[in-house]
Amino acid sequence: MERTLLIIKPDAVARNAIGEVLRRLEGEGFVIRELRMTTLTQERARAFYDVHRSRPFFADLVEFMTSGPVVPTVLEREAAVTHLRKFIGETDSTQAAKGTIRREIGTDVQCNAVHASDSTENAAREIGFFFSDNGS
Ligand code: 3AN
Repeated sequence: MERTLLIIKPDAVARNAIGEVLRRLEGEGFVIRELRMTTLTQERARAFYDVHRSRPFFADLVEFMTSGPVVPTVLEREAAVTHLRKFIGETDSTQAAKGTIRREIGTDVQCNAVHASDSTENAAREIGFFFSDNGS
């Protein structure tokens, strides 16, 4: 069964929507395999989003992602990567389809409630980024 990484971002954590996000995911058939709460340092956030380092929004993105705790979660399901991307909606919450997590819980293009891996390759890398230890 395929695995992917979801991160509940600081905006969703701040509005007490962790349970709401997880409820929606479980309702869609995703099985939660790993979950933790952590606050990213600037260095860790920069490393996670390294692919975006030359984009104009990079500094703001790092600032936002370090502004409070995040909840990285490993999810398992058939075709988990593509299904989750579709299920969360477009990057910009104001453009995301009705009923998607980003539309219902997020606010805009930056505060968009959740991150989801965009390929199986990146899913493996991102899962390792947060869950490379033995969980102790
Ligand atoms: P997605 O998360 O949908 O894959 P990416 O990878 O293009 O989107 O962007 C990564 C993150 O960067 C987004 N989740 C969002 O928080 C932020 N972001 C993307 N585009 C913009 C933008 N134009 N302005 C501000 N933040 C952005």
